[in-house]
Amino acid sequence: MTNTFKEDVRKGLEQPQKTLPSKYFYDKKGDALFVEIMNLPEYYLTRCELEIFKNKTNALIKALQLKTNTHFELIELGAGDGLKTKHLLKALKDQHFNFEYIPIDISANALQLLQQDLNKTLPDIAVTPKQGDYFEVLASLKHNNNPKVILFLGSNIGNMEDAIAQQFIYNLGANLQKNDMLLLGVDLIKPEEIVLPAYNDSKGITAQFNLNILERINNELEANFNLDYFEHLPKYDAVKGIAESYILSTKAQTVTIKAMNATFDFDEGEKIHTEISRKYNDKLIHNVIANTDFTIEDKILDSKAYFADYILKRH
Ligand code: AVJ
Repeated sequence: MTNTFKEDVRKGLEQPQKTLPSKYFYDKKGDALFVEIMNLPEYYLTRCELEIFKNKTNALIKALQLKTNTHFELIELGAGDGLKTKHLLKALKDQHFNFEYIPIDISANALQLLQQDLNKTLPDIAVTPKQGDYFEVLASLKHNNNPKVILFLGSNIGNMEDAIAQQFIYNLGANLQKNDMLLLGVDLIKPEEIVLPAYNDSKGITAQFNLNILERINNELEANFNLDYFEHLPKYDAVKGIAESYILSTKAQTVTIKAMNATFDFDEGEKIHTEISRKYNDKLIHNVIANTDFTIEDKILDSKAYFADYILKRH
């Protein structure tokens, strides 16, 4: 991890438009800050999808075309605390569906906490956590012939550039079989007054989250970014439907990264690109699945129509 981290940071900072990959937000402090973000009044995404899982559980189950007499695997990519999924798990159990819940996560710790919680709160559900890379785990499950339902929630796909998202969904399809289902949760394109505050909260938690990547470079790669001279800079293009986060250098400065024996110059006003959070509509979803074996079966919205869970089927 440290080696790829170092190489990714070097590559990103050597480009004319400096960039740092958003996946490196999530160290221990970043994980905790993201939990705080999910509880912010401005960050509507989590609440909207939770509302769908709470209030439209039966619509979800119906759209997923499940049958009570056929055993299936419910596989969640990046399960986290499972807060939303628990509503679905409980409804499936109450309605006597026959399934195994397989949460996949990179974090062994997150999976352990989730399993302990589920064993306590929903003891009748078979839970088999798998730690590791999504596609390695999916490949290992590919040939068991159980029907599969994949959950990819929280607009996590929004962090991918469109071409990468296409490739990701294509790879998912390649690891599934005919009639397997994908429940894809995405944030929808909305006016700036709603989206921008979600990435620029009044308590400054998102700013800390964004700047934490510099702290991480300081800690893990012996660098000397001075956080007094870098600022969180969020943007939203409502036409494209893309929110982006940058880190702004507020003065001309030079940063040393000892672990790579290198220095990097920043101009006053220079921006480091750190994250995209793509927002979707039907057209963009069609585009993402264009060259894959998935078709759109249904779409379930929250009451404000801010967020959508698309139901896709593998043909
Ligand atoms: C976890 C990728 C869905 O893009 O909305 C939250 C991450 N970044 N605030 C998002 C995030 C800044 C989040 N996702």
